[in-house]
Amino acid sequence: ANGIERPRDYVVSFHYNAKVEEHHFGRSHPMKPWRLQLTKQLILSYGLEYAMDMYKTRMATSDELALFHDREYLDFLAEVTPTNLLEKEKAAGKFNFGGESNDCPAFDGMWDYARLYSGASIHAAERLVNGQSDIAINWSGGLHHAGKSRASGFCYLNDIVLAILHLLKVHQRVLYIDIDVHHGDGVQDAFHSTDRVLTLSYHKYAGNDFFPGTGGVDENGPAEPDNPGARYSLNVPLEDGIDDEQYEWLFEMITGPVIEQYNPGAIVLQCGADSLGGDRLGKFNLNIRTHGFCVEFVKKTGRPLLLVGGGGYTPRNVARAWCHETALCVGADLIDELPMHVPYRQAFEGEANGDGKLYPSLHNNGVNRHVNRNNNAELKKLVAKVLTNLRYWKG
Ligand code: VJV
Ligand code: CA
Ligand code: ZN
Repeated sequence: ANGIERPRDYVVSFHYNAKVEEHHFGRSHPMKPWRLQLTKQLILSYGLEYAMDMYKTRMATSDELALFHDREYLDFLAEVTPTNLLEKEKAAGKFNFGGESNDCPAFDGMWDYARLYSGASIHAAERLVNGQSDIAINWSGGLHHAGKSRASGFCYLNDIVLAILHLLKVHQRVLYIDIDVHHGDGVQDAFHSTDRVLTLSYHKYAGNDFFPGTGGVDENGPAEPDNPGARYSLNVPLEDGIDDEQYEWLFEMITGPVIEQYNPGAIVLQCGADSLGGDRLGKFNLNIRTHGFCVEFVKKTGRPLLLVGGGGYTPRNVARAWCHETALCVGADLIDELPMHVPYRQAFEGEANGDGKLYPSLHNNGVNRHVNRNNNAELKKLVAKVLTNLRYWKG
């Protein structure tokens, strides 16, 4: 040893194709793929690429996508353009495109964009399956709303479902955890009739007043007789304004027993950053270290781990959170002052943008703080309700 190298505790791999950054959902659409460029620049500025295996990933092929998605839907995605969308009115309606909601626009390059983020998740899962990585990261993935033949909530292809299908080739049980502020409905639905995938989503829940409207605490998988998947969907519905202390407590109280009792062979963690304070769509009050606490907690269980991104609509904070979480994976402590040479450093400077720090308070002295509508007594009851399901598990 030359005295500089040190043994790394986990083999971490990073799966990415920078072409995803170039895509645009359209003017003022909240989903901004260039947040991934900001994320990667922070990661490179801190030198984290030297502590990971860096892979440039390829697009997923139609055959790979057809493991979950309908061929007819895939053909539609491949053909639809901003100009021919109107002619395809019938198919568009069927596949939840266009309409008055502009959540899933048919933008130029959409098919490439969706195949790129899916290819990265599939490749990341393959690395875990082969035992080449302990932790595999794809910040461009995590598009948890897409269905078998349906686009939804900024998601066209469900890279998470595709990755889990690969993990199931070698693992009897896969645990899916979702800390995006939205309910992970697409993943939950895909596996609602199997006990080999347990889905656990933490999210804001307000019925029809918050997208996608599902994810109540009693939604635990179809209770039809003989459905092996019943009780294997867990939901933790939350109110606006949840704070760091409450979230960490909840996450530990629920995720801890779930991992212990379910004993998964691999874990997929969707790290949607719209659960941070100051997000454009989410209304939680979480700071970056609390978001990262979830990653650290799951990492410490020592199981093969796939980390994917997801939502996150205040790009500078998305980049901060995912950079911090990349560092947690490789076991690095990062200094709070952002490196001087980070490109677009202005995006992180000034009082409103976090003063050039990696870990600014996302509460901004109360300016961005949302009223906390969660009370501890209710949260206690919620934990008890969620954990009731575990008593019905066999084995
Ligand atoms: O709430 C909805 C659906 C509507 C119809 C569409 N209008 C614009 C908003 C209300 C009922 N959709 C949500 C979808 C959230 C998806 C979250 C995805 C993830 O984070 O979980 C994973 C990546 C929603 N909230 C906000 C918007 N849509 C929104 C969409 C826009 C927009 C502003 C807000 C689309 C285009 C433009 N502005 C220009
Ligand atoms: Ca969630
Ligand atoms: Zn979200």
